[in-house]
Amino acid sequence: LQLESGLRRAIETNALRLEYQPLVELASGRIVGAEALCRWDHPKRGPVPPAVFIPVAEDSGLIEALGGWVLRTATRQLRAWHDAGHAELMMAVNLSARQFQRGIVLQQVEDALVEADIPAEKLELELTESVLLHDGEAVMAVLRRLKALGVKLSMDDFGTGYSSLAYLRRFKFDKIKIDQSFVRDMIDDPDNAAIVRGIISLALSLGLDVLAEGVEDETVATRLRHWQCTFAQGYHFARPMRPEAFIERLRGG
Ligand code: G
Ligand code: G
Ligand code: MN
Ligand code: NA
Repeated sequence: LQLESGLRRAIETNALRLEYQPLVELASGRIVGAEALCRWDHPKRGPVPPAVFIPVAEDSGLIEALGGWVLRTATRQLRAWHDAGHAELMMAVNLSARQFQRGIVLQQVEDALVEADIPAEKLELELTESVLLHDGEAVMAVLRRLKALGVKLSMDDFGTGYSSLAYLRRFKFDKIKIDQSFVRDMIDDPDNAAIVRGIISLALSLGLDVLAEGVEDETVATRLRHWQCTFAQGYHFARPMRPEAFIERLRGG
């Protein structure tokens, strides 16, 4: 409860911030965009991880305000990068299932795009499979309208949930993000290697982009390139960064 009132105050006083983790095209090594990751530096407790405060936000209803703030902040940041000469970059934002329940997310996405003057196809929404389990028709309607706006949809943490292949097609997802639990030790674990390779192959044959999360070394990156994986993300390339560090990195620093 204390955490909840602290979080409410943090949202109201603009005390949350975003970090940005580069998304890399494997073949070229180029940064193609960023995933926005929410951070909360609590005045007394220090940094509170999103794995702790996102569930608090979801259970308290604060996730709608938080989600709106994340969308506005991330699209504004993308506008700044575009203005700095990096107009090819895209931004990925995480959405949790709760944000779909009242459908407010649709208006929030539209407003953020208009305010920041960002082409819809440069915004990607990362959804987990859990989104698709919650009340069917309402969620589906919102997803269809988001697609109609032109934003991209990616399936986050793929392989850990119910992984409905039917949904991938029905909602015209654009990208699969392979969960880092499979990627991290795919060199030592043949089962994980087979899963990663299988998901890449599945994505490519469905005409979807595919990104491997949690790439921590060059051995893994090389293997993924060999398997024609399109994109990657992970500490091997870059950690989530503050905006100042991200723009340095874009400049080649
Ligand atoms: O950055 P980190 O690995 O600590 O993130 C942990 C989890 O928190 C990830 O699963 C990520 O999807 C989630 N998360 C981070 N930022 C946001 C956000 O802005 N909105 C939502 N819904 N989830 C987020
Ligand atoms: O659930 P989601 O995929 O949105 O969460 C992304 C999370 O993974 C972020 O919290 C980010 O900090 C973390 N992350 C990103 N790259 C790596 C990595 O290479 N290794 C590990 N262990 N975590 C990573
Ligand atoms: Mn994500
Ligand atoms: Na993930």
